[in-house]
Amino acid sequence: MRKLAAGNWKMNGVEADLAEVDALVSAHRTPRCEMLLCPPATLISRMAARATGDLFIGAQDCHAQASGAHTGDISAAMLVDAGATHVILGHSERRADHGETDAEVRAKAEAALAAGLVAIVCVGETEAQRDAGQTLEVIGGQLAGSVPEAATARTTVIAYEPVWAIGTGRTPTLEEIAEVHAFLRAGLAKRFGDAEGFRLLYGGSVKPSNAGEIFAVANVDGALVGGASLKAADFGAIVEAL
Ligand code: G2H
Repeated sequence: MRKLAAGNWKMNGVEADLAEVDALVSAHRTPRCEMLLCPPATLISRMAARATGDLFIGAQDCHAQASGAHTGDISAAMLVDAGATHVILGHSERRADHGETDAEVRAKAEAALAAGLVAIVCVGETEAQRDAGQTLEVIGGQLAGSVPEAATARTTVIAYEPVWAIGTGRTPTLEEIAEVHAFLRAGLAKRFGDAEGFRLLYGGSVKPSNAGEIFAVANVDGALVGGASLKAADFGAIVEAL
């Protein structure tokens, strides 16, 4: 399976930052992986117009409904129309800021798959949950609740993002990442039969200096990168480490 280096720009990025896309496209290529950038919705179409080859453009959320009276929201079909091929769903920042539940994330993922998008479903424990020994229980619940029945290895990616590692510079030990990723693989196998083709991404303070060792962990098929995806040089260095 080819790995996936996915960048989550979160609420960052204006027209001037499109130069980073051009730099990434011109400087970084590897047959080992595909690249994905998920900018704010305002930049999707302009980024998609510049993305070539193995660089794909995605979104950070979508609505569960196809259309209608949902002020401020964007449907999966609209994202496709803008040029997106993927959508991040259930990121912990959306679960926290917007109170998104597993059921809502699952409904959004169903809408994404129906529109032809690849859904990147995020799971991850808080620090308190890890300290209480609840990590696998929490992640197992999120996996069962957030991933739709229609998910396939081709259409669905799982991202493990421990909440306490996001934007903090802290990362789990390689053993802790290995444990969760093995648990995710086993959980998908139990539910869907064959889970080998599902990409499992690690996310949370991935940077050029730690990417290589994280990517060497069993069952890590790529990364979901926040802060370090904003600059082509940093993201490119992570891509090269895959
Ligand atoms: C986790 C990650 C990207 P960062 O949210 O999804 O962000 O790499 O800044 O920790």
